[in-house]
This record gives sequence, C-alpha cells and structure tokens, in this order.
Amino acid sequence: MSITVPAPDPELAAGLDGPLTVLDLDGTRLPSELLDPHLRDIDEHALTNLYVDMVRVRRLDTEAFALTRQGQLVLWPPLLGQEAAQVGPARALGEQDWVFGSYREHGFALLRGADMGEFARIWKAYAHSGWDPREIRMAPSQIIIGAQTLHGVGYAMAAKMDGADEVALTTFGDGATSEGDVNEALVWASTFQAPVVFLCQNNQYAISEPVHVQSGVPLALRPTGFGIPSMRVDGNDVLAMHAAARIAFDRARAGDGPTFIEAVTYRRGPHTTTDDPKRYRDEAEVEAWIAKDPIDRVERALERMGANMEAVRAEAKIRADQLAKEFRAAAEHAVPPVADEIFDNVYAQPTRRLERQRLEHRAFVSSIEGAK
Ligand SMILES: Cc1ncc(C[n+]2csc(CCOP(=O)(O)OP(=O)(O)O)c2C)c(N)n1
Ligand SMILES: [Mg+2]
Repeated sequence: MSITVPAPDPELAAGLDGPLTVLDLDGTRLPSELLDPHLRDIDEHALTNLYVDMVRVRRLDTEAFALTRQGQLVLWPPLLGQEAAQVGPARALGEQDWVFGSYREHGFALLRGADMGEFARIWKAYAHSGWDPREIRMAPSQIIIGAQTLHGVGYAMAAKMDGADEVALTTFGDGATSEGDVNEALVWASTFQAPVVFLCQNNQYAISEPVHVQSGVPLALRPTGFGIPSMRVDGNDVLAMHAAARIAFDRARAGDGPTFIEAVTYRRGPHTTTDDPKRYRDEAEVEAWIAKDPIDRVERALERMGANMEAVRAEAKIRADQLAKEFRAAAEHAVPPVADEIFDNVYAQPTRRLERQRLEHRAFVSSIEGAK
C-alpha cells in the first residue's frame, strides 16, 4: 500500500518553501508581498526601539544565567538566540491582550512590564508566579509543556463570548506541538474560531530531542490539518516576526479566528542551567546559528539606514546595564516566603484536614529548629 501525502494548501500555509524573511543577514531588506504592508510604519526610530528591546532582553538573560551560577537563582531557562521571536510579537500586542506562555518567555515578561523583583522570585523558587497576571496581562510561566495553549484558547473563547476586544497569544516550543494539550487547543480554537494566536518558537530542540525526530513535516503544516492558517517565519528576523504577529492579531480582532506562527529559531544556550547541550549537539551547528544572530542583523540594517550606531549602541548598553543592575539587586534582596502561608491559598475556606496539615507542618518546622 502506498500513501500519498496531499500537497499543503497554499491558502493555509505561508513560508513552507523557506521561512518568511524581510531582513537579510547583511541587513538589506528583502521584499515580501505578505509582510511588507504590515511594516510601513517601521522607520529608523521604530527599528531602533526593537533593537534596544532585544539588547535588554539578552542582557537580562545573561545576567540571570550568571546569577544562577552564583547561587542567587535556582534555575534559568536561557533564551539566547530567541530574542527576535519574542520581541517582534510582544511589540505587536495590544495593551488589552493576554499572553499565555511557557518558562522561557523572559522577553514577553519584560516587555509586558513584569516587576523585576517579582520576576526574580520565580527563579529563586520563592513564588509560583511572581507577578500579578491580571496586572500585566500575562499568565504565570507554565512548566507543563503545552498546557498554556488550552488556557489561552479558553481565555480567547470567553473574550469572544463577552464581545471583548482582546486577543490571547499563546506561546510554546517545537516539542510542545507533539503534546495532546496543544492538539486539543487547536481543535477548540478552530471549532470556536477563537481570537487566539499560536506562537510556536521552534528552537530546534525539546531538551535533547531534535525537532526532526518529532515531525516529518514543517511544524507550520500541523495546524493546517485543523483548518488553522499558518505562517513559517524566520524567527531570528524581528521585523518578519513583528509583521507576522500583526497579521495574526488583525485576523483575530476582525473575527477571522486563530492563526499559527512557527518562528524558526535556535536555542543557543542549554535547555536550562542544569543541562549540558554538548552531549547531544555539535558546536558547528551553534556556530551556524550565531551567524544568523537576530541582534547583529538589526545593527546592520540600522547602519544601512544611516543610523548613528555608536550612539544607538551606547544607549542600548546603558539601558541594558540598568536593567541587569535592577534584576541583580532584586535577586539578591528577594524575601523568602513564609512556609506557613502555603496553606492560606489552597481553598477560600480552610478545611479541617488542611488545618491539621498546617499544625503538623508547624510541628515539623519547630522540631527542625529545635534540633539546630
Ligand atoms: C507535560 C510535560 N512533559 C514533560 C515535561 C519535561 N520537559 C520540560 S521542558 C521539555 C521540552 C520542551 O521542549 P519545547 O516544547 O521544544 O520547548 P523549549 O524548552 O525548547 O522552549 C520537557 C519534555 C514537562 N515539563 N511537561
Ligand atoms: Mg524547543
């Protein structure tokens, strides 16, 4: 028996022949019929802002990595290499929109306005969610792979029922697309035409598992089977990512339902600070992706536009150093939680069983303290 895979519907998927790109590696602009109309307002000033955002995000990442090595944070999942994939879409969000992401979305957290003190508490294991999700309209970091896509779709369905002008952006990794949760989320989003944007940051690995082991087809093809249109985008090109996100948000706001964006990018660092990627991937592969660096590419583009790069770099450095200093101080001064409080937020009304556990826990803590 032979099975023929049907050709992808070009109406449903863009960029399957090669990720959609508008900024070439040398900083020249490549024409894109699909994306260009959504970038008309991006002048030198706007591109500089995106550049500074990416530099700040990278600096936060570098600082957090160092703080983990110094024992100030307990864990950090680095995003080095994925700055454009986050900054482009984050800057396309409306203030009223929501983000439902994983544990690697430091760029989104920063640009949504997460307080650095609250943010640091998460990675010191002092808090499940440092920030107040309602305040910055970003759900707590999700560790259960793909679960946030269901939360995002649920939120978007409710927003539609309420007639609210809100879009949910849910962001996840390549590995997550193999999870049941993500596939269920695609079904619900498609069936209810929910105003949701799926952003898959395909950083080529699910811990040590390369993406080709997970899927024989581009990930952008997967949602098309659910009737959800998708775009495969150069995830190291902040302009392409920004334009694709704008298209997806516009569709959602116009009542045209969900869109899927596959950001083709690369995780240059380890999966987390407890991982050693040298055990499963070749350094030459990393080098090849360094050549596609998302920040260098914008520097070259700005140079071509005639920007005073010395001044731009200096400004970006001042702002990035300021952020790193703020984050370091926050990590160093974070106050650990009182263990007893863990019982306060389980139920609105405490149960007798819970109260008993609280007393047992207190007795346990004083037994250790007494033994000291
Ligand atoms: C449901 C579930 N299964 C397994 C894990 C363990 N786990 C943590 S990260 C990860 C890989 C996820 O890869 P991907 O979706 O590509 O995201 P990335 O870490 O590359 O950003 C796995 C399997 C988990 N956290 N949740
Ligand atoms: Mg991945």
